Amino acid sequence: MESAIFRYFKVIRRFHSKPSLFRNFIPLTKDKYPHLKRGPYTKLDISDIHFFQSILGVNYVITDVEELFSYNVDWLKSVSGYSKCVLKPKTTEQISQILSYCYKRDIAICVQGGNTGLVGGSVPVFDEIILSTSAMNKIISFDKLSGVLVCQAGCVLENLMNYVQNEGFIMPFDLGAKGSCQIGGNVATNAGGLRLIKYGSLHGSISGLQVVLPDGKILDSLKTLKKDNTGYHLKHLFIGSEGTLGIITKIAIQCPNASKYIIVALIGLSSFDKVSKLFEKMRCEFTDAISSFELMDSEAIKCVNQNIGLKCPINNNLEFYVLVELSTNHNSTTQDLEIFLEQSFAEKLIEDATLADQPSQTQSLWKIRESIPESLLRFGFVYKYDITLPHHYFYKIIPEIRNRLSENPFVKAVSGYGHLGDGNLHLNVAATEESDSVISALEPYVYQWTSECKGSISAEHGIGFFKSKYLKYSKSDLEINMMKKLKNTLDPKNILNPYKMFP
Ligand code: FAD
Ligand code: 2HG
Ligand code: ZN
Repeated sequence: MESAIFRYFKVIRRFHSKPSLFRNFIPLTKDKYPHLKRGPYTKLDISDIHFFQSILGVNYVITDVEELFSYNVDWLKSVSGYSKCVLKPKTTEQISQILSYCYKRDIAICVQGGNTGLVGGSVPVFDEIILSTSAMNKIISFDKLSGVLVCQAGCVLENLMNYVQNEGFIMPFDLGAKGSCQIGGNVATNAGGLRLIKYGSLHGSISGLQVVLPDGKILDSLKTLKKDNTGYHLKHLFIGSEGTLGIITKIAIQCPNASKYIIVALIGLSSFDKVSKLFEKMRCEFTDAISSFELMDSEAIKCVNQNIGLKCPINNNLEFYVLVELSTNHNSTTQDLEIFLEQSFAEKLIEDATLADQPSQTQSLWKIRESIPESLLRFGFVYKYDITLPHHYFYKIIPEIRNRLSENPFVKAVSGYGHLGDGNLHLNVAATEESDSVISALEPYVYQWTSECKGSISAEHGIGFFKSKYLKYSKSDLEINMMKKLKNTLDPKNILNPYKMFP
């Protein structure tokens, strides 16, 4: 009988030679980037599959062609590996056995959580095995006194949010991909998201991690303590390591108490200067009640309206929109915000606003903001830049990019939005298709510009596959060398997420 691996090869070739079989044809990464060479890794044979089946059981080793397809392709439908095998372990010990086997046999592995990453890091570049954490979805404990949640890496963020909400707590971060992304992926990317302004980055809220190292050893650093100064804090190495140093298997995370009142306002303004002024004033007035301060430009609002069908509930002819969320225990805050908005309107700082304090209304305002990435992707293809900039430069790059691309026939929208409260701008260029004329206008220009402004080329999505050659715009040679030494110490055979992060 023909093995599943051979069947896969035949079908993938057919898929890629007959793109009409798919609505969106996705080229293999190896064909799109022909200069890349596959590393000297062992190619899987049927005995490897049998070994994995003996550890996981046949149902948790996927070799079926159609099932493999979605694991090989990223969320942006921009890159595609041709892995022949997805492993779905349920326990840390199984991962340890798999890694120790792969380490000995020089088999390369790509770790995958919810596959919502936006930098091509979660899918193989060539034929790396995909290790999916989606069957590792158990909540282990929740301590109401300390607020520490301990869970496996494959728990979907939204499920965790619902779980802790029932206990009167919240997760210290939130993102538009919450319905699919997994906490292991969130930690591995050091996800930022919509509430970072109030609750800080994951480096502050993760109290401990359990990680399987590339040679299969289990690093148990799953502390639930708030304070622990016993030498180097190794957990921080893995937060934001993007699957290159180890596989995160369990997480201990500090959850804040839920606030009694959540108030959301959508505010329209006529200039970016006024947005800055509003931010300054609201920081003074509402201090740490501000749990989000999100910017959306008119282009983003237009795309959400045209491509998703969500109407802007206030004047939709303005240049800028801000979505502010306040989380508080004071029952007067809705009224305080109303008064603040009325005054701002009278002073001509803002042009229009609406306010909501009931969950169904706050959710529909959030839906507008959270639908922006999807609305831009509907044009066909999106070039994404996720940069941190000093506030003074925050929106300046958008008109520059519009100018550079004004004559380009592929470009449909150039939009700037994001977490203004954290200095994090999402520059998105939506086009009908990928084209050299667009990419050459954008790269390395955007990265050079960001670096000259002393910003960061990645505020939250990471480096992954797409940005590895631009790492130098945010890190010195010495920093990159130290990163390489660390990688080499932990993963001397470079089997974990090769071709990612490093130039
Ligand atoms: P994946 O995409 O599967 O993987 C991401 C990276 O982490 C890969 O390099 C992978 O190898 C590695 N990895 C995954 N799991 C593990 C593990 N257990 N151990 C080690 N490495 C692992 N990001 C933000 O920061 N803020 C946002 O506001 C935000 N909003 C988004 C909105 C939308 C609509 C979408 C599509 C994406 C958004 N993202 C955002 C990006 C993405 O959701 C985050 O990067 C998220 O944290 C990825 O989680 P995941 O489980 O999907 O990981
Ligand atoms: C967001 O803030 C995400 O919505 C995604 O980080 C941003 O798609 C993007 O560029
Ligand atoms: Zn973001």
